[in-house]
Amino acid sequence: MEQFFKKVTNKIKGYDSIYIMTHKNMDLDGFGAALGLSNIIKKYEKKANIIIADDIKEESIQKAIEFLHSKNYELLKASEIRNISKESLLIILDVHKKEMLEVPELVDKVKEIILVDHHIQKDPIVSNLNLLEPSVSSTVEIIVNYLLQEKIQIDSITSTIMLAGIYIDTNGFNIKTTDKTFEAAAYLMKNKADNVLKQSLFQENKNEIIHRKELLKNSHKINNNMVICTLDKKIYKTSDLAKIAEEILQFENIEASFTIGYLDEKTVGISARSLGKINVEKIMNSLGGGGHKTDAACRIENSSITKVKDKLECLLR
Ligand SMILES: [Mn+2]
Repeated sequence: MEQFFKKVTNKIKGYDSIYIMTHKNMDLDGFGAALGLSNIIKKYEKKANIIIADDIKEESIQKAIEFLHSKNYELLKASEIRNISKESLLIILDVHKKEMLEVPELVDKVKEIILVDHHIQKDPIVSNLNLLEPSVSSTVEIIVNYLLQEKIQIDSITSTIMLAGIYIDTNGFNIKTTDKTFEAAAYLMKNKADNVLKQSLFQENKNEIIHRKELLKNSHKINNNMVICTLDKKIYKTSDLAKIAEEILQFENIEASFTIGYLDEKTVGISARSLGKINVEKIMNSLGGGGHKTDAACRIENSSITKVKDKLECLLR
């Protein structure tokens, strides 16, 4: 990583116009990594524009932005991007596929692209420099290593959001977590990450939590160590499916979980989670999706929950 970071620093030094972008439905890992990277870019007296969605739906991100109100970050709404100089550098974090980006067309408007991601590689965007490291827990963990190499201290709120990013990507320091992950967390704690504030980022509306618990009832065991949960016919966010799949992993003797629900009228999504023995990425791959060994997903157009459930059961048996 050391050599890679040196090369990134050289690129940063060569540009006055720098953009940071992550995936659609930005999460705390993508946002935390973007904030950390901004601090490095600022060290070289450059402005770092972090691209955010026009309307952010994810509550934890809304709260994080609120907490940051007095901090000097350049958050740029997607619709406010105008007149991109051809002499721009785009750094893409926590994603490597064009169609998953917040503003995919930006890829064609900049001079150079750097990719930093921890997802298993599949058709990455053509870039000038990349670090695609699926063995690392989170993009934040990578950026913490960069901050350490650059000997930069960050503020307490930024540390908190970055810690929350690792927390969410490791399902609470349980999955994909190594000694290096804890070392990254230690750096963030030394920089005064606040665990109480971190937990408040995850607080949710009471009714939503109760509703999710209700949905859990409609789950059944398969192969003795897996659970499939099918939702009702309402439309859910991918993050709802993911949260339910994560909760199922707390059932005793369960190795993997799958939540199936409608993402829109015609699209059915599956969110899959595993404790590590079962490779859910492979399973989601065969349905056209992807992700990690322990956390993967897919979306199937023009189908129904029942059809998708039957197909998945066929695959698992
Ligand atoms: Mn991530």
